[in-house]
Amino acid sequence: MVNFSLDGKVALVTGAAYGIGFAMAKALAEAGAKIAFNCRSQEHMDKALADYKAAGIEVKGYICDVTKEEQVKEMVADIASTLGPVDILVNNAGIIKRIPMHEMEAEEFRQVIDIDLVAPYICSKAVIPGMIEKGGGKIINICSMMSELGRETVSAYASAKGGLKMLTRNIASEYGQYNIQCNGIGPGYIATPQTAPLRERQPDGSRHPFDSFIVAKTPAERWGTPEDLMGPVVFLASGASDFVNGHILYVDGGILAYIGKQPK
Ligand code: NAP
Ligand code: GCO
Repeated sequence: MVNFSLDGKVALVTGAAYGIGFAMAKALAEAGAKIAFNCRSQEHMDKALADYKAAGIEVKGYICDVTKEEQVKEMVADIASTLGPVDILVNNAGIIKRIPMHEMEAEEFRQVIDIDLVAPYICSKAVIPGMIEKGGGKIINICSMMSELGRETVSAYASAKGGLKMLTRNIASEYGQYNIQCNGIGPGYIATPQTAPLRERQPDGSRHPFDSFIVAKTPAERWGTPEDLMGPVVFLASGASDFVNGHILYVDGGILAYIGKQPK
């Protein structure tokens, strides 16, 4: 029988107070894993703990900034001593800044790289020794369409997510010998707080032009939902993917396969 069970596994999902992270943590819990997550504010923590409870999921929440190595080390050590060493790390926490590149401050560019690329390195580094000791583990990096494509205003984000694709391949190359699989998920355009500004209704009630653009660009003719990521994350976290390493699984409703609508 194919092994999708995560019974007895410990999963850390970063930035899982809401959005894609919350849905993936829920999926991992439903497959049997014990869940730890982090976010940055007490306000988000309180709301998230209530949401997990309402979903019937027991979780351990940490207020921790993933760009701060000391905080990450403390969180990972606490998870090891309470739930057990981390078997599954999902590097999900991320931000975007939509600013034309020539108007962007270098500090703003660095902040995106710090959260979207340096933090997955910090978190992976913190869990890898425990995984080696235990004889294996799974690291799943949440990449993006922008690991492959560019567009106006997202230079820092695309640079970080392109880098995250290569960090994924490098972790797979360096630690495959220890039975650690590192893969990425590249979500397409997913309806979450991060993309809310791209879906805002216009003053006359019509759709945001970017919203219509994405629906036309996606063969599925819709935005993705956080729930669309639930199956893929369980697959990459489970024994079913033990010989899948260094791969980016795009969950994009077909965007990357599609040349675009033919003119009528
Ligand atoms: P979101 O709704 O903005 O949620 C982002 C999460 O990351 C929040 O829980 C936030 O928590 C946390 N976070 C941000 N910076 C952090 C930090 N320094 N330390 C700890 N936690 C931090 O985003 P999302 O749309 O769910 O996206 C999740 C991931 O998927 C991101 O990596 C994003 O780039 C990627 N992605 C999203 C889409 C999409 O269309 N939505 C598509 C492709 C990829 P706090 O607010 O409490 O800090
Ligand atoms: C943007 C979006 C994207 C998506 C996603 C696509 O402004 O273009 O926010 O970057 O969130 O990462 O896969």
